Amino acid sequence: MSTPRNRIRRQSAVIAFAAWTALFAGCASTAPPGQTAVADHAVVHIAPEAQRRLDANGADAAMAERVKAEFLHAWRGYRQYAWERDALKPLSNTGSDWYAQSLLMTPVDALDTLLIMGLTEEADAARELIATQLSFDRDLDVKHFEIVIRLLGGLLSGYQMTGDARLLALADDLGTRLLPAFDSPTGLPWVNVNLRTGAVSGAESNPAESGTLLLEYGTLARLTGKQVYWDKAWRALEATYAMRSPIDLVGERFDVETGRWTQTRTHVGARIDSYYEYLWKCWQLFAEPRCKAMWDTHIAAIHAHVADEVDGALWYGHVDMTTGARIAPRFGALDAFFPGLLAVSGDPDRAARLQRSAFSMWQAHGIEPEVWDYRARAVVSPGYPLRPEIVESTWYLYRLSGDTAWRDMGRTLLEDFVRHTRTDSGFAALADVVTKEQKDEMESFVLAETFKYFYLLYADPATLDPATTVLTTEAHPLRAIPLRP
Ligand code: DMJ
Repeated sequence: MSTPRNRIRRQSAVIAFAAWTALFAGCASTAPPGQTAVADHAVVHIAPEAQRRLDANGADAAMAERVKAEFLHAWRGYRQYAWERDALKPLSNTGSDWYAQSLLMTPVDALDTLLIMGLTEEADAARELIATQLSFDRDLDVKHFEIVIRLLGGLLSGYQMTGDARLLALADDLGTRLLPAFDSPTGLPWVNVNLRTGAVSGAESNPAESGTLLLEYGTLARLTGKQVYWDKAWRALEATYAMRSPIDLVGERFDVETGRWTQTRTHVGARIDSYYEYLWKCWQLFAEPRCKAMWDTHIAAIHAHVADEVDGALWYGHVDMTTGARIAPRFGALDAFFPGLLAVSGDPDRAARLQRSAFSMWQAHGIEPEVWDYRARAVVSPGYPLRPEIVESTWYLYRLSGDTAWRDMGRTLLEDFVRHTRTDSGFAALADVVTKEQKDEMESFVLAETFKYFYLLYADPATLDPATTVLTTEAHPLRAIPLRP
C-alpha cells in the first residue's frame, strides 16, 4: 500500500542509492573497452517478498545512529591517541604499529566505513592522511595476505568510492611491490614479502592466504589494465584448488615450495575460511565460471563431510580432508562467517540454522569465544579479538530476507559487545570471554568490519545492495564489474 510513510521510505532509498552510485562514480569510466557492467549477471537474488519486507521496514534510524555513535567513539579515540599509527591501544590510550614503521592500517581499513556512514569530515581527514603520508617504499617484511585484504582492499574501495586517483596510485604501487610474493615454484604465495627488496620468506602457508587474493588483485588489474595482477592471483587460486583431496576438501596448512599438505585437518574456519568465500565472490564480482565450478565442487563436499547435526542443531566441525573422518566438534568466531556465505550463495535454510547455532555459542557467555566445543558446549580457546563474522552473517541474513528477527539478534550482539568491550577511548579485545578480562588491543577490522556490519544491519537497505556490490573478506565494498567481457 502506498502510504505517505512508505513513499518517504522509498524516496530516501532512492536518494541513498543515488548517493552510493555517486560514491562509486570514480570507477565508472575505467572499464577497458569491451567490458560491461553486470547488472544482468546478478547472481544474488532478493525474493520479491523479502524486498517488500525490506522496503516496509526501512531504516531503524535510532539503532543506526547508535551504532554510528559507538563507531565515532572509537574513531575519535584513534584520532586523539594513535593518529598516524597502525592501531589504537584502547586501555593504555596509545598507538601501536605492526612493523618498524606505520602503514596506517586503521585509516585505510576504516575509510570506506566513514564514507558509508556519511562521516564526510572524518573521511576527508583520513583520505588526506593516507594520500599524503602513506608510502610503501619501506624496508619491511610484511604479511602478504593481511596487507592485501586490509590495505590493498581498503585503497581500492576508497578509490572506487571517492574517485581520488592518489588512492589508486598507492594501490598500484603496493600491488607491484607485493608481486614477488608469488615467485615460488608452485605459484602459491610466500607468507612474507619485503616491500622494498621483494625478498620473500615463510614457506608454510594455508588456503586462506593463497585463495583470498583475487577480488583485490582482479579489481586492481581491471582498474590499471595490468593483467599480471589477475594472472598471479588466479594461478595461486587454481594451485590451491588443484591440491584438493579425492573427496574435494582442502587442508589447513601446506608448503608453498612443494605444494604438499603439512596439516590435513579441514573445516570452514581459520586458515581456510575466506578461500571458500572468494570462490563464490569471484563468481559474483567477475562472472568467472571457473570460480563457480570450484565453489560448486567444494560446497557439496563441505555439506557431505564437514556439516554436523547435534541435537537438531547444524554445525560445521573439524574432519580429515582425505577420509572425512571426524576429528573434533569445533566451531568458533571465525567460522561464524559461514551462515552469511551460505545465505548470499542461495542457501537460506542452512544459513538460518547455522546462524542460530552460532548465536547459541555467543549466548553461552554473552560474547563468543575464538574456539568452541559444540558437543560439550565448552570454551576451547577463550579470546575475543572483537571479530565481525557473526555480525556479518546477521546482516546478510537480514538483508536477504527482510526478517526483523535478525535485527533483534543484532541488537543483543551490539549490547553485549558494548557492555563488555567499551573503554574510555575505544573497544578492547577480551583475553577471556568467561571472565571478560580486557586486552590492550583494537584491531583495524573493528572499524573496517564489525561496526560496518552493525551499521548496515540498521541503515536503509539501499545503503548497500549485496546483489550489485561485493564485500571483500575485510568488508571493503567493490562494485560488481567483470574483468572480462
Ligand atoms: C579479518 O581480517 C578478515 O575478516 C579475515 O578474513 C579474517 N579475520 C579478520 C576478522 O576476524
